[in-house]
Amino acid sequence: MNRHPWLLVAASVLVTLGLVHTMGCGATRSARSLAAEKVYVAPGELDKYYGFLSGGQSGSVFVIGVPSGRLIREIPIFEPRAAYGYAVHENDPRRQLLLATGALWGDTHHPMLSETKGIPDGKYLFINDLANARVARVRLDYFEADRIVKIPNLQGAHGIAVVSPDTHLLVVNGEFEQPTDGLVTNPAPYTSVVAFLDPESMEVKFQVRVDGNLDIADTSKDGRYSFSTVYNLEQGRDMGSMIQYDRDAVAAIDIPAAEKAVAAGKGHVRNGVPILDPAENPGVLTLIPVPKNPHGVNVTPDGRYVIAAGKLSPTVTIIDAHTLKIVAEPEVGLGPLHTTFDDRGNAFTSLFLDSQVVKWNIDKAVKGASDYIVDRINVHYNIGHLQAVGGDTMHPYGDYLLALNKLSKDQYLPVGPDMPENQELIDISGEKMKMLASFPTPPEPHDATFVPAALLKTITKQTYAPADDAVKAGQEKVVRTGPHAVTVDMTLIRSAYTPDSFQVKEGDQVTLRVTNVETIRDMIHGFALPDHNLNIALPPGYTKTITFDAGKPGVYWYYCTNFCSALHLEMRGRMLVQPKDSTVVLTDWHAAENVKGQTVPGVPSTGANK
Ligand SMILES: [Cu+2]
Repeated sequence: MNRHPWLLVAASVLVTLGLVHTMGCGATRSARSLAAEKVYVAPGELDKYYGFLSGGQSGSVFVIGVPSGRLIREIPIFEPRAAYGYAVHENDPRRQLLLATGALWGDTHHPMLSETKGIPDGKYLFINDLANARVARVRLDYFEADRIVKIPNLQGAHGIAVVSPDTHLLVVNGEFEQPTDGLVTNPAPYTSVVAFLDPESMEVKFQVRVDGNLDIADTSKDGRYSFSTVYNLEQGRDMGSMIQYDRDAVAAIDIPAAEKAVAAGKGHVRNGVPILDPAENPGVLTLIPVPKNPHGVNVTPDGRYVIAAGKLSPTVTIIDAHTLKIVAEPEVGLGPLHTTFDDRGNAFTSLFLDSQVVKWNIDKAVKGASDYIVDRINVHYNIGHLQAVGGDTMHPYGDYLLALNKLSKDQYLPVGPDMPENQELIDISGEKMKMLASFPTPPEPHDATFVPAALLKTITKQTYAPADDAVKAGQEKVVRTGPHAVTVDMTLIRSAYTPDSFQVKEGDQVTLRVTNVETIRDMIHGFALPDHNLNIALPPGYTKTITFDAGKPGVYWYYCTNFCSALHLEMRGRMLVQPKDSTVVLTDWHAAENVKGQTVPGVPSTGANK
C-alpha cells in the first residue's frame, strides 16, 4: 500500500509533538509533579474550599484552604486567645460565659454546618466541647462564636449533627453514662441521653434516654431520624466488660414521634429539660443491633442508607434509612471508624488498624457482589475521621477527601517526643485514589467539614457594623461618673489612640469603652495594658467595654498589639494613676479629676499632650 510521503512526515511530527507534550523537556512528568499541580494555589489566588477542622484540645476550630492545606485562621471558642482578644480579660462577656458553663478550656470534636435543603447555607458552624458538655455556635458572617451552652443531664457531649435537610434541630450525644436518678448512691442502671437543641435559641428542647455510651451522630436526609452509635450495651464500667457483646447498636430516634410525646407532656423534667423514657413511649427509639463497639455512623447523600462502622469488627453495617432494617454487612478491613461519600455511589471508610482508606461501591455491597471493594490507599498513620468535600451533605463534590490521621511518626522533622498531627489530602475524582499532599496541624483535629469558598465570599462581613454603644470619632471623652469611677470613651484609627493619655486615681474603677473606627477590612488594632492583665484585639468597627481597677500609682503605657502601619510602634498612649490623696491636676492629661460630683460631663483634652 502506497502512502503519500507527506502523510508519513505529518504522522511523525504528530508523534514527536505528542512525546514532547507528555515528556516535557525530556523528562517524564512524575506523579509527584501532577500531585503538586493539583494542590498548588499561587500567591494571591484563592482556595476552592474552606475546611473547618475541630481543634481538639486547642478548644478551637482550624480553618484551612483546600486544596492547598494552608491554615487560613483559627477560631478560638472554648479557650481565651490573646491574638484575637477573645475571652482574655475578666470582664469579657465571653470569658464570663465560658466560666459560667464550665471551664476556660475545651475539647472540640465535630464541626457541623447548618444546612438548607441538605447543603451548607453558610449561616452557622456548630462545634461540641466533649469534656464540659457544651456546644457552641459560630456565626460564619463574622467567624466568631456567638452562643455557648451547657447541656444538662449529660456528660461527654460527643457526637453532634444537624437535622437535615433544614437544620430543624441540633443533636448532641451524651457519651458518659450516669445513674438514672442522678444519685451517686444508685449503682445501676447507668444511662445517657441524646439531646435535641433549637439551633436558633440554642435551648435544649428535649432529651431521649438511651442506655449505653452514645458515640457518633448523624441524621436522615428527610428530618425523620437521628442515628447514634451506642457501645457498651453491657453497661460495663471497665474496658474488659465493655467489649463482651458481639453486637451493640445504632439508636434511631424518630424525631416527629419524640416531639409529639414531649408536646403531650410525656417527658420527665430534670434540670428544666423533659427527658423521654423510650419504655414509656414505644416507637420513639429503635435499637438496631450492629457489631461491635461501633464508632462512626454516616447517612448516604441520597438518604437511602445508614452506614455504621464496626470498629472492633472488620465490617460496616448498611441499614435502610427508612425501614431501619440491616441490608448488608460487608467486610472492609481492620478497624473501620468513619465513612464518607463521593457523588458517584461510592463510600470511603477509614481503617484505623490498617492505616488505610478503603473505597467501596454501595450498590454492589448491598447486592452482595464480590467486587464491591474498588480501591485502597495507605495513610500515615492510624486514621480517625475522614471527610470528602460535601460528603456529609446531599451534594458531595467527589473531588477531594481529607484523612485526619492520629499519628504522624516519621512524616515530619522530629520536634520532640510529640509530633504534629498529620492531615492528608487525597484526590478521589478518578477510579483510583491518589495521595496529593500532607500538612501538619497543632493537636488535634478530630473531624472536618467543608464549604465552597464562593459561598462564604458572599456571606462574610468586611467590618463590624457599629454597635449602639460604639464611640464615634470626635466624641471621645474621659468622665468621672462617681467618687471612685471613671469612664473613658476611646477610638482607634491608624495609628493613634484618642485620647492618647488619661488620668485616674488609685482606687478608681475604670470603664474603658473602645471602638476601632477603621472602615476597611483587616485593619485590626489592639489595646494592651500589660500590668492590668488587659489585651484586646479590635477588628474594624468593633467596640469593646472593659472595666478594671486603676491599680497602683504610676504611668502605664497602652500599645497596639496588631501591626497596622509604618507608625504602628508609635501607636501608644498612657494611663496616669495618681495617688489616692493627690489633688494635682495635670493640664496636659485628659482628666476628670477636678470634679467632685457623681456624674459630670467629660473634661475635654487641653491638647497639650497631643
Ligand atoms: Cu494599630
